[in-house]
Amino acid sequence: MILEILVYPHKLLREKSKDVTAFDSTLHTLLDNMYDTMVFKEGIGLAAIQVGFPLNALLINLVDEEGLQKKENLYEILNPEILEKDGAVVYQEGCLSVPGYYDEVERAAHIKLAYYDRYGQRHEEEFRDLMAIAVQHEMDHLRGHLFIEKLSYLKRKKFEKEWKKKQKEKA
Ligand code: QAP
Ligand code: CO
Repeated sequence: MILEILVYPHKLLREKSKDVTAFDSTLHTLLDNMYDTMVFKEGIGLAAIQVGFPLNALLINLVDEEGLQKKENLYEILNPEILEKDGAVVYQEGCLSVPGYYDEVERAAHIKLAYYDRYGQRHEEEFRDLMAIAVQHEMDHLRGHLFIEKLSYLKRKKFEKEWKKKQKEKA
């Protein structure tokens, strides 16, 4: 099932998500629906709050060397916690909740993450490159933050101006 994606400046996007406590069929259905929605909207990452559920749940599904997005490469990450991080990397980010806008953001280049899968099994895993960036981007959603909040003052002003113009054009 395809869910509606909340778009900036929807106020729910600022809400702090809560830990998943029930690793049951209701959670599995939500994760399945989030996956369908993410693929339909041509995203590589999605947090539950972006479809209106304030749960510490996120998906990441990067494309492989051939540019294909395969479900076997899907990460379902619940109740994540960054144990270690180091380095710095800048990447041109986008977000399904800020469609059509992309800008450079700096994040840690390498992270060590603890998380749970859909069955409640705990994992510890190290990530780098795009996967590390995606995890940090999605974890910001869990705390009610968007990548545009990390822009410089001038870039943020440029964004707000472009966004207002776009809303007017749509109206
Ligand atoms: C988060 O972002 C992310 O503007 C996932 O019109 C960002 O999937 C992970 C998208 C950067 C790693 C690096 C954005 C789709 C998708 C748009 C996305 C759009 C259509 C964004
Ligand atoms: Co996002």
